[in-house]
Amino acid sequence: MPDDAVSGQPRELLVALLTTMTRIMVADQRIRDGIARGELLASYWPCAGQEAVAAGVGAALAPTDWMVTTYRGLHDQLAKGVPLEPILAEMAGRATGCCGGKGGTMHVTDPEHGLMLSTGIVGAGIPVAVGLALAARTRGEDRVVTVSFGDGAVNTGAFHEGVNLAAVWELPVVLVCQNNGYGEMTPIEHVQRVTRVSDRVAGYGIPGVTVDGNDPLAVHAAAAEAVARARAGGGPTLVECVTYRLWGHYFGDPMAYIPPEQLEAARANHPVTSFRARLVAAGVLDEAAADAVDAEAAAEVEGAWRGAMEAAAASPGSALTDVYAGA
Ligand SMILES: Cc1ncc(C[n+]2csc(CCOP(=O)(O)OP(=O)(O)O)c2C)c(N)n1
Repeated sequence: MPDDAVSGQPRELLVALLTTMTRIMVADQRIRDGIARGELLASYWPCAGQEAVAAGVGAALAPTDWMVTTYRGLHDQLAKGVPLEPILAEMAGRATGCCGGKGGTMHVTDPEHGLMLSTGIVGAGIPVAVGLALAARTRGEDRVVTVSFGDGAVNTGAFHEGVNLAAVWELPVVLVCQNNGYGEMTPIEHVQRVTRVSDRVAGYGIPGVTVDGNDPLAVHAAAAEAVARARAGGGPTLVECVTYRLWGHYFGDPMAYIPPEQLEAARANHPVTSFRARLVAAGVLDEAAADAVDAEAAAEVEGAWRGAMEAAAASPGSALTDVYAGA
């Protein structure tokens, strides 16, 4: 059967989505391997399984748009266009890290590429994104702000206060809920009575949509519509991307609370390998061209890893710089 969703899209977009998803998958795997081998001493929150969400949203944004994400943010950062080597250097505490090695894995920012904040405080990115959107509008800048957060964050006060303010002021914000089924070790159905997160914004008078977060084309279509609406002055939209966390909450999590058959089924239907197979089946890429995407990602990630690990460590004295912004 023809894949109408694929055939209706420009080849450039399809290849870009696969390339971004592959880079994310390989980089995430390299970080987990690096920690397991003792090459990198860091805490890490894997984004494996959530590649399609980041790629779909990232492709809907202009380079000048702003993004806010969380500790589980490698995928969003790469999809926003932040180069990998400074991210890895940041994780390793190197002076060449995008925050001078002072942020670690959890606090990666790179305003030059529009990555304004990655935060470890659940839900806290939402009011910050709303503030950024207010700043952009007040200054007359044509910017949309996206904020990524998990299903667990929807139960914080910050979510409800932030969404309400964005709604009443019709700010250019796109709220991207990456619903991966778990908030730390708690399944979503233990903390929410409704089935869909997107239903929860009806009370704020803004649109909420739910899409298959493992399908980059579905995510991209919903994100592009929400971004266009925000850019045109139509205010915020919540895009709920239903996906699955293929590793535990943090790398090293024994995952005893996850039913093994659920995990096995999700891993068998990996969003990156599924999308690759879809593009090959539709004739967008042949096997050799798809292999080349994998090979390029592997070479890029290995090069960035080496560059980051060989860089000099941040000096202890640098802890006292960049603490206050200039007036
Ligand atoms: C305000 C706050 N409360 C609790 C925590 C501890 N905590 C860290 S991650 C997490 C779960 C978040 O789940 P979710 O928002 O679904 O995001 P995910 O980790 O699945 O991406 C919790 C409760 C925290 N970091 N911040």
